[in-house]
Amino acid sequence: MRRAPTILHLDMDAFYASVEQASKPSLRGKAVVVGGLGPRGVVATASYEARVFGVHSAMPMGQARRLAPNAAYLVPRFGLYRAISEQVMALLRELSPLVEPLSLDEAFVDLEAGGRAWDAESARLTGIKLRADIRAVTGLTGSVGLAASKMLAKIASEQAKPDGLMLIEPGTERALLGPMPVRTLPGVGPATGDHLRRVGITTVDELAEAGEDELVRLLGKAHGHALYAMALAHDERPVVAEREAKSVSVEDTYDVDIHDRLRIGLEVQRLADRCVGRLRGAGLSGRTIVLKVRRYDFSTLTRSETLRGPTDDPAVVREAAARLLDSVDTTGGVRLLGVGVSGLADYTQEDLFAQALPVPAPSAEEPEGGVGEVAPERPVAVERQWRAGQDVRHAEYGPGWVQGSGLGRVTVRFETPQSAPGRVRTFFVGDPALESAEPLPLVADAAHPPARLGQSDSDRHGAPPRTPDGGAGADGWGGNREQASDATRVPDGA
Ligand code: TTP
Ligand code: MG
Ligand code: MG
Repeated sequence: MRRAPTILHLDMDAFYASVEQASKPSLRGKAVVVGGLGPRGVVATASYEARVFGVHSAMPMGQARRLAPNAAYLVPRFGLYRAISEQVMALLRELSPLVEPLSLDEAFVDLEAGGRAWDAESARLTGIKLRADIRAVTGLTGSVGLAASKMLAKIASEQAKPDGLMLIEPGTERALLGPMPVRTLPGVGPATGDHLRRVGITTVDELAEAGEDELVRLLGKAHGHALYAMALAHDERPVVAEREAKSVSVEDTYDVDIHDRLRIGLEVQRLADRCVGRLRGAGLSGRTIVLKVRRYDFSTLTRSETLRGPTDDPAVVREAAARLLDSVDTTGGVRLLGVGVSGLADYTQEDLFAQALPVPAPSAEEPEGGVGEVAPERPVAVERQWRAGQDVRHAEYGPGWVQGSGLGRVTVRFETPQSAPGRVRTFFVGDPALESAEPLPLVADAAHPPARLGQSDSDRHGAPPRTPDGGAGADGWGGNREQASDATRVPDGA
């Protein structure tokens, strides 16, 4: 491990919710919840004001509404979040060629490789300046962790939240880590955490005390070994730029095509178990389960399913893989099967977005007119859906955002990132003067214009899973590149 705390980890604070507050002056300092607003929607994130009520990521939206009935509930605007993410990543790349993004709001930076820092003092100054630059360019706050390893840098930024910076002096790592819960360590997912709790291990110190042999007995060789090293604060993983699609996957090609459906099912279960073995070995958990099937005629398809939260539980992966197999026609035989887990600590935003779409308006089952009369053309309500949080522009009142809609009306708050909190007005949903609009930049400054601000949010909706020939790399079939996240890909056979 290096001697100086020159690995930086940045994570933006309440990212989606902060963007919404920066966009919508009336929401600053208020409880804001962003996520899927449909019946099965989950919380993507909540502002710190909303977290006070116990609202957090991945919670069902209904539960959030009960906990914080007065919060603003908004659909995500991914296009804007991505544009701001690009601005932040550009600032990080000014610090070093070694920038490793983990998700839209998070990355590691090797400051030493960039010549920006060589000791604690220079590292701290770089971190302070970075936070100021992020604020100037995006208007948002991010928290910075500095340490001599990735693991500790990430823990430090978490401790620094919100809006802070924490530097862990080399040599003090173990004392700091010891009392923390095991779940603090990367790769300790819910299943591993439960498993350890059942044998009485809840803190990092207890992990270290258990000893390597015991952990290997409990968790298997690779995982036990890795976890023991982390409990001792040993982490030599380098910061890697330009990461590949992250997935853990295994696959088998069969000499003779398999026709028997039962046998195919058993193979899939076996692959699921092997995949989880690898996943755990790498100390990971993931949310998206992917099944790959190559048929007798070499046509290959992938099916994926996204869970509510990350898993490293073999039963969960097996079940999901079996469900996916149900939807695949295997008559004619299969020559290759694969199971993968992707979305490693990332979020399947397409799903959230789908949930955010409103339930279709009731159809015209009861014609309003008398019997035999042609039902009148349904008014606009059916095709014009206004979603809370969405950007709009009114011919007379200018830019604003949808605060809510229902009963044929839509309420719009007219304000912009640079204005004072604005007024609300109500319109008929079909008002021709009202149209949807592109997000406005958060900071009125052309120095670092958002790269793709004009991009529509809908461009990710329903993106099909990549095919193996889609260029995601040799076996990077498990997920699409944008989902790539929190850890190194573990190729089959590694
Ligand atoms: P996080 O960095 O985990 O959370 P955060 O930025 O909202 O809050 P914090 O200050 O604790 O870092 O995630 C970044 C964004 O990713 C988050 O704003 C919304 C999205 N996200 C989801 O969509 N689903 C999830 O389950 C999580 C955890 C995040
Ligand atoms: Mg964050
Ligand atoms: Mg994050």
